[in-house]
Amino acid sequence: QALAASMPYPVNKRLEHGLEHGHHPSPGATAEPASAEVTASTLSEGRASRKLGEGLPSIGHNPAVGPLDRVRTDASAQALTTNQGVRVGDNQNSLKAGLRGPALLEDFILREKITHFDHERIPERIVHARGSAAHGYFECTRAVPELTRAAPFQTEGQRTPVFVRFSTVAGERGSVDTARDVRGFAVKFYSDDGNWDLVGNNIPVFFIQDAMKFPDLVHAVKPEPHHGMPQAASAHDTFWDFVSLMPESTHMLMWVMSDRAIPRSYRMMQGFGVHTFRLVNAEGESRFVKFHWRPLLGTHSLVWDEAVKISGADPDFHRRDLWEAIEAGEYPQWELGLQVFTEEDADGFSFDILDATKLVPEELVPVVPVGRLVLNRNPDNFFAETEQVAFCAAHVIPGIDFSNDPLLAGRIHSYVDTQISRLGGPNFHEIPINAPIAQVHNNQRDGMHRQAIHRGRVAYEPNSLGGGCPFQAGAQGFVSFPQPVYEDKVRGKPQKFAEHYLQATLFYNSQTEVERRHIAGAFRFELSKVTVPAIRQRMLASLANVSAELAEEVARGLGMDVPAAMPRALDEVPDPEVTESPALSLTAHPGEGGIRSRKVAILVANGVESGLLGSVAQTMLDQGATSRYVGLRVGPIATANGEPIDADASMENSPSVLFDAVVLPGGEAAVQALAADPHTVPFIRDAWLHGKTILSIGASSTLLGMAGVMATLPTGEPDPGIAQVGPDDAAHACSWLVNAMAQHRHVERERA
Ligand code: HDE
Repeated sequence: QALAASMPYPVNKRLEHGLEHGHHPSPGATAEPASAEVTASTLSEGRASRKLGEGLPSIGHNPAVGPLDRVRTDASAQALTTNQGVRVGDNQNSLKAGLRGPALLEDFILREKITHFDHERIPERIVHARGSAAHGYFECTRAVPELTRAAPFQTEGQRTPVFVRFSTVAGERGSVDTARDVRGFAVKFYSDDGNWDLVGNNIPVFFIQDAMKFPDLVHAVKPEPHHGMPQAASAHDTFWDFVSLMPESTHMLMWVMSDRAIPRSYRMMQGFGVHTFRLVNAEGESRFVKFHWRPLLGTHSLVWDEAVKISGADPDFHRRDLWEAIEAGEYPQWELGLQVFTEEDADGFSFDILDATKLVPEELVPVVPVGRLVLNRNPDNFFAETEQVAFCAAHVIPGIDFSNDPLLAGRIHSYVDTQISRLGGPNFHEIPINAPIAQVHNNQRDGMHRQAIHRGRVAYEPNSLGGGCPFQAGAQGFVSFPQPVYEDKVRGKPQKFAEHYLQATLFYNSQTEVERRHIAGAFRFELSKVTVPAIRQRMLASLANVSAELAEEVARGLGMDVPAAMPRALDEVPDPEVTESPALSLTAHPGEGGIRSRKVAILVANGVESGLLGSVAQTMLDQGATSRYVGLRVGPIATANGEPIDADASMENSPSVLFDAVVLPGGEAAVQALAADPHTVPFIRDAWLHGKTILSIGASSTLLGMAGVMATLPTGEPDPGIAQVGPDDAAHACSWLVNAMAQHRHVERERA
């Protein structure tokens, strides 16, 4: 079998056609494998656990992997079988009456295989269909039992296994990763007290205030129903029609039109619980809380032109990035911070903490770090884990409770409900990726796909025949915080919900000049795709309430005048506590510096001088970054020094949008070959336009000229992201490259 796997063609293919023995099954599937030397499966526990990182949970004791073992399958050294465990003699041919005769109905092997295949797909998530996930753990770095009795926060150093899924919202399951969109950031904690799902986004606010509007919002942003377009995009009439009629969405629109909506990587974005939740301690005391995830690599984004081009060059850009980083041992990490405040604090705020279109500025309530999240293991199987994972806003544990946010209330209902149709019944909690580590005992029974085999005749409570078990846990169990409620039943909103613009203005005013320009550019792009002029007009009228500068900039881009501002719902606007919040700018979160896991393209062609390139490649390796030789084609390259190198990518299959920096090589012949190739100019020009670091060695400076790269900024200063060095200047070149790349992007290059 081992031999067969290494052959470039199927052994004994002839036998499939019955040429030699007529009716005999093909030998590839006849008996036990020839080789007894079957190496450990790549899926085995040992291999998977080694990526857990240091400390607890130790190998063999990681509860997140342990329970999954019973369902892991490993086909090495095994014969192919049917689903009934019957060994299959021939997996190539259906059963026929004679070699040229009709297929037979009795072929249960063919029918089972085809039937199963026919049902391989399950409905995709109605929103957040496109996603990628990883296993890891949450480590408590500061115990806060005084705030909450929630299991993950009780002891410093304690680790709770997690499964985290990132996603876009609007696109379908196969859509591109780099669409302009909100990103989901859903964390399932497999805690000792049951599963807690913190189902958040990478943006701390939301479009709407009440769950009643969610189906409308989603219908508006999804492809338009008559023709099914556009895919994974909000730049169309129905979305802007809806949001321009919903002024409460204005704050969220600022975020979605900002660089936050085109992250460089899932590993480089913040996460937020969005709603106000409650923490409850063992004494039953409660405080409000907002959850914040902060990436250690910093928050970084793409630029729009780059995001669009990546969509074509690598639609799986974020999925690949997450997968490769974890495979390489570059485990992404986030710090979990809490904003904690009391009911009295909340009453005094100028905004309502139950309104999901508002955030609590960090200047008002600081974010206190309490733990870190580490993702250190890729899923074994995309469908079994990433697709079947069922997050649910209703999954809370003792110590975590809800606020009265009306958007949250709708979510508490929606997630369980949607899983029932998506995952085919009420037993989705038994699917291994969803099953808690904590034991499950109750009297719920039966239903589609039930896995548990309940023993005995007692499935009710109270009972005496079962000794009263399973028994109620009383105060040890989940006890809802007894918030007093004395009100009339109404459909309506509190007055503070009617203020729609102050925090939109706060967000806009807290951005850098470049970020503001990007916001205006995004509005211009999206609204230019809107075909109904009245919708553009209405949106401009809304923006006029946010910022005159922004409204004018967008109007200019659309060839329109700024209309009169949209009438506000609230006549008397409260005084905001905070009018500028630096934390809202991406630049406030540069990360820990360094260039770990960044990617450099080193252009090569025959005749290239390889000496300095080797130093660059080695420096990247030392810094935890990766470099790739990108040629006119893949394959061996003859260098000027005679030392052969291999181009493992080509400019055609890997344009510069897939890299963080570009190195142009020395060597006359190589530079001439590059100059003659039509891919070279767009490759370099895009890297420059997208603000990337460019190192040019020796003769390659002519390529910069060809690509129209300007070595000075609009201010006349030299561009800090471009360096031209001699072929012998290795030490300087390498240290310059590392420092320039650590800036992430040279945005000062952008022309207004
Ligand atoms: Fe969701 N949302 N949502 N949502 N949501 C779903 O659940 C819903 C909202 C979020 O990786 C669905 O399993 C309603 C806010 C994430 O599997 C569904 C409302 C936030 C994910 C659903 C909201 C989110 C979902 C679709 C308004 C940020 C992906 C499939 C009342 C705090 C989870 C599914 C994953 C998924 C309903 C609004 C985050 C239909 C009704 C606000 C990250 O149940």
